[in-house]
Amino acid sequence: MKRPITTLTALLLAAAPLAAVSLTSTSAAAATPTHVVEHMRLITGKMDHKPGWPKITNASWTVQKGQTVTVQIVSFDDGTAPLMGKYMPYANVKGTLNGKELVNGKPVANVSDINIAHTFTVPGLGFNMPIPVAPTGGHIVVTASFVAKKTGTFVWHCYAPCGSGTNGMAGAMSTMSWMTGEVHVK
Ligand SMILES: [Cu+2]
Repeated sequence: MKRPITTLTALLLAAAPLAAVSLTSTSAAAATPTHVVEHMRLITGKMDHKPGWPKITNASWTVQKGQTVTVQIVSFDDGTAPLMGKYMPYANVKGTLNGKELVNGKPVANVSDINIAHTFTVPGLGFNMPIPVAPTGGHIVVTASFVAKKTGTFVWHCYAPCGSGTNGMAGAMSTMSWMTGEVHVK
């Protein structure tokens, strides 16, 4: 049973991501910051009024070549979607600055398969963040960083079978701006 998000909760959630990551300060004179943070929210189908359709917002964003990019995903999804078959290696964090991600501030290199709700995977950048299950009625914050070394448009996918259909790969999983989107590096 999901509780509605109160204004107070929303305010706390807005503040939480800032506390969870330390920013590299950039000179006011610099035209392009050396470090950017992309904030994403992962909401359940119930929350977006489309049951069975979990969604990540903002699903697509743009960074500059050479920037260190911190991806921070606040997930409210308390449902598991264990990885299957060839996707099982996506339980391992890959392509981050130190080979790890932070889950509520704690560094981890992998998430046990039974605890996976989603993944944020950018194959073209070799970047993978497994997203663990959030506590019911709560949320988790998952953070990882990479350096944008090459320009291009890189599609990301979730590889956990969190969608509809017999294999969980239809519906949200195959729809742009739900469980897939684009990372643009200019
Ligand atoms: Cu997913």
